[in-house]
Amino acid sequence: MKRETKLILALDVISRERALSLAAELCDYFDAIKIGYPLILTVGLGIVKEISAFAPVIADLKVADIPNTNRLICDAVLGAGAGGIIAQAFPGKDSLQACAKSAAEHGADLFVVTEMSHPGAELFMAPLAERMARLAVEAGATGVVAPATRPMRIKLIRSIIGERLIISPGVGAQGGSAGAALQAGADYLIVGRSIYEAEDPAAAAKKYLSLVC
Ligand code: OMP
Repeated sequence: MKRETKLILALDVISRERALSLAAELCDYFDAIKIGYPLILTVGLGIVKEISAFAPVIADLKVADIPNTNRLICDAVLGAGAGGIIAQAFPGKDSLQACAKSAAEHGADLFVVTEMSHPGAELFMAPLAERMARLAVEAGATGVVAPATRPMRIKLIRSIIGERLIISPGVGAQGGSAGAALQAGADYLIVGRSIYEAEDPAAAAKKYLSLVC
C-alpha cells in the first residue's frame, strides 16, 4: 500500500452506485479503500474488483474462525482482488497463521486487530491487546488495527510491533482526534462517516488531508 495521503476511506455504504460514485470522487484523497460486510453482503463480492479500479481495497472481514475457514474466507476475498485483509487475533495463533499464509500467497497485506475503538472493547479486548499485538508480529502481519479513540494505546502497541504498520480507526464520528492518533504513532487513519456522510465528502476529505500532511 502506498503512503501518500495516510488516509484510508472506510466505505460502509450499502448501495453499489453510491459506493462507486464515492470511490470515483474521493480516490485521490486516499491510499486505500476499506470495505466490509455492509457493502460486500449487500451488493456481492464483485464489488471488490470494481472498487479496486479506483484504489487498493482492504477487505475488512475481521476474520475470526478456525484455520480452515479463515483460509477459505481470505482466499475468496483476496482472490476477488482485495489487496489486504483484516483479521482478529483472538481465535489464536493457528487461525491467524492461516490468514497470513493466504495473504502471502496472494501478495496481500494482513492487518490484525489488537483492540477495537468502541467503548465495549475495554471489557475483553483491551486487557489482551498487547498479547494480540505480539501474535500479529509472530504471524508476520503487515500491521495492526489500533484505536484512534485511545491514542495512548496506539503508543503502547507501537512499542510492541516496531516498524510494522498501524492503521487507526475512530477519528471523527467515534470522537477520536486525527492529530492525537498520528502523534501517538498511527501510520494511517481510517475514516468513514465523517467523510461519506458529509454534505460535501470531497471537502471533508480535503480537511482530513490538511490535518495529516
Ligand atoms: P467511522 O467510524 O464511520 O469513521 O468508520 C470506522 C471504520 O473502521 C468502520 O468501517 C469500522 O468497522 C472500522 N473499525 C473501527 O471502527 N474500529 C475498530 O476497532 C476496527 C475497525 C476496522 O477494523 O476497520
